[in-house]
Amino acid sequence: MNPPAYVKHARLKAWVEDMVALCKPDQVYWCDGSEEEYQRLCQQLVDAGTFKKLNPAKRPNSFLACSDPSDVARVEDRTYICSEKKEDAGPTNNWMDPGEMRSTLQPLFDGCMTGRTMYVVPFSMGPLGSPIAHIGIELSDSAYVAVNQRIMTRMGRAVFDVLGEDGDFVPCVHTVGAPLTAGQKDVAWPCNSTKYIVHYPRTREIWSYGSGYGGNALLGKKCFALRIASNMGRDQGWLAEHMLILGLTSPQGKKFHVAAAFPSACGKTNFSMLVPPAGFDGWKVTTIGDDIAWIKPSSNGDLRAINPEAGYFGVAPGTNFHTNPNCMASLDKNVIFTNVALTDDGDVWWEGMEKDTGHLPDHLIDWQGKDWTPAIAKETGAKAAHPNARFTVAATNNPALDSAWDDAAGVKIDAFIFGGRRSTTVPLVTQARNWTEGVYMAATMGSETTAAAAGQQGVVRRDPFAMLPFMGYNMSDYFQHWLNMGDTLKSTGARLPAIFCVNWFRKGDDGKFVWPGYGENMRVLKWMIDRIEGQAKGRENVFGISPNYEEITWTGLDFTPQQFQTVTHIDKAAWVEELKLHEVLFTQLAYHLPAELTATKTAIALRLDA
Ligand code: SAT
Ligand code: MN
Repeated sequence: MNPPAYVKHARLKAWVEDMVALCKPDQVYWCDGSEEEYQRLCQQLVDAGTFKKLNPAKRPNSFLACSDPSDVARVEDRTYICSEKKEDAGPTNNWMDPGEMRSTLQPLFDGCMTGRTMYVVPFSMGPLGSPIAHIGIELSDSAYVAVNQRIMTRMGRAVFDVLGEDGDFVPCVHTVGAPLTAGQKDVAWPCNSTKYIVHYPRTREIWSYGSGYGGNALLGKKCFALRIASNMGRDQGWLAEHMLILGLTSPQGKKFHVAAAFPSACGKTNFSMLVPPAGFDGWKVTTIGDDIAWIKPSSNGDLRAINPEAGYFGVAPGTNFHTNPNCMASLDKNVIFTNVALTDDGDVWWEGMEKDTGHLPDHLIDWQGKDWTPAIAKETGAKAAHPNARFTVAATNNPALDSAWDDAAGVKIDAFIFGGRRSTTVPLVTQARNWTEGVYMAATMGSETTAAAAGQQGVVRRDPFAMLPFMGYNMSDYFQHWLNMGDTLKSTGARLPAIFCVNWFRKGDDGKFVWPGYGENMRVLKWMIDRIEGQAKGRENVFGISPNYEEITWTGLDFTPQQFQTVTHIDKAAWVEELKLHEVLFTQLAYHLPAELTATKTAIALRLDA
C-alpha cells in the first residue's frame, strides 16, 4: 500500500521504501490510529489465535494474548548500544561496532517479513507538538505491536501533521523474525530464538529482531524513551529517566510533583496511583506517569517533566484492590492482557487476586494454555499467570489521572526519589543534603532483580538510577550529566528539587517485610513534603537526613518505635560492606567517573569511622 496522501515527508517515505525492499513484506499498512482500525486489527488478532476476546459482560472490549513461553521478558544480554566507540557505550552495556552490527543484522532482516504485513506505526512520545515531546515511526510485522502502540503512545495520523515535510523522527524497525513461506501456517505468537535489540546512538536508530514482547517490541518505551532519549538528553541538556511522576495535593490545596525511579517490577505503577490511607483526609495523589519521565530545565531554573507515554504496560501479578485499587479500576475495560490466566467465564486472573475474593478459583487455563487448579498449583508450584504478565491500558482509564498529565508544558518537579528492592542495609527513607549527595545515592543504588528481565531473580545488583538496563551511553558520563544539570540549575539561583532515597522492602528476622508499603508509603511522602516545606527537622545519619519517629504521621497505623527502628537503623558493619560494593561499582565505572562521587564516598567512609 502506498503512503496516504497526508504523508508529506519525503525522507520518511524513502526510508519506508528502503525497509520494504529489505524486509520484503507481502503488504504495507499505514496505521491511522482510529478506533475503527484498532477494532479491525484486534479482530484480526483474534482470528489469528493471538488474541482471545474476553467476556464482554465481565471485561468489555478486552483481550488476552499468551506469548510463546520463550518470549516473556526483556532480553538484556541481547540488547546492544552500538556507539562508534566502545567506551561511549560503557562497561554496563553490550557493545558491537556499528558497521559489524549492520553486517550481522543485514542477512537477518533480509526477507524477514515475507508472508506478513509491515505496519507503519507513527507515534509521538509526549503530548503532540509539546516542546518536550519527540516523534518515532515504528515499522513492525506484528499487529500486536500496532494495537499496543495505540494504547501506549499518541499513535496515528496527527503525528504526520506535526512532522510536516521534514520534521525529525526516530526510525524504529521491528520484526518477530519469522517469515512465512507460501502456504505456511502461522503460529499464535511468532518469534525467533535469535534475538537482537539494537540501538545506534549516533544516527538515533532502533532495530529489534526476534521478540514480540514488551520492551523488546514496543520500541517507543525503553528503546526510544530511555536508551535513545538519554543520548538526546545528554546532547541537548535534559533528562530521560526511568521514573514515575505523581502529583500530591495537600488539604490546603498546595500542589507538589515528585518523580521517582525504581527498577522494573518494584511497584512504580502502585506508587504512582497511591491512595492515601486513614489519617490523610484531604490529601490527594494523582498520576502523571508510571514508568518514564522526560525532564527539561526551563529558563527560570524549574525542571519541567512530561510522561512520554500514553498508557501503562504494568505487571499484573500482585495487583489487587489492596495493593492498587486505582489500577484495578483502570482495568475494567479496554485492556490488552498478556500472559495472565483465563477464567472459566471468560475473564482474567492472576496471583494476588485471591486477596480480594478470599479464595482461589476452582479452575483456570494458565498462561501456557494448560489446566490450572489449586491442587495442581500446590503440587507443582505452577503459576496461573507468568510473574512478568502485563496489562496494556490507556492512561485515561485511570481514575486518579492528574489533570495536567497531557499538558505540553509538563509539571514542575519538587523532589526526586530513588528506590531499590533491598531486604537489608538501606533504610526506609534518607534525604540527600545536597545535589551531589543525591546523585551519589542514585548512582550507587542496588536492587534485587525481578521477573521483568530474563535470567536469575532475587540477586542484588547495582542498578544506578534504576537505569542499568536502559542507559544509552556510558554510565559515568551520565552521572556527570546529572552533576552538570545540577550546576546549570544552581546558576539560575533557583531552588533545586530535593533528593531522597527509599527502601520499602526491608525484612525482619522472620524474613517478612516490616514496612506495610502500598498506600502507607504516603506517610513517607508526607515527611518529604514537610522537609521541603521546612517543617520537619530530621536527624543526620552517615549519608543524609532521616526522619525521627515523631515526624511521621502514624494516625490509622499501628507501627511501633521498635518496628520503625528495624526499617530505619543504620547497621555500621552492613554499611562498611555496602561501601565495599560501591567501590566495586566505581572500579567498574572508573573511566570518566566524576571525582565528586569518589569524594562523597570518602566522606561517608570517614563518618562511618567516626
Ligand atoms: O521493558 S518492559 O516494557 O518490557 C517492562 C519493564 O521492564 O519495565
Ligand atoms: Mn520500567
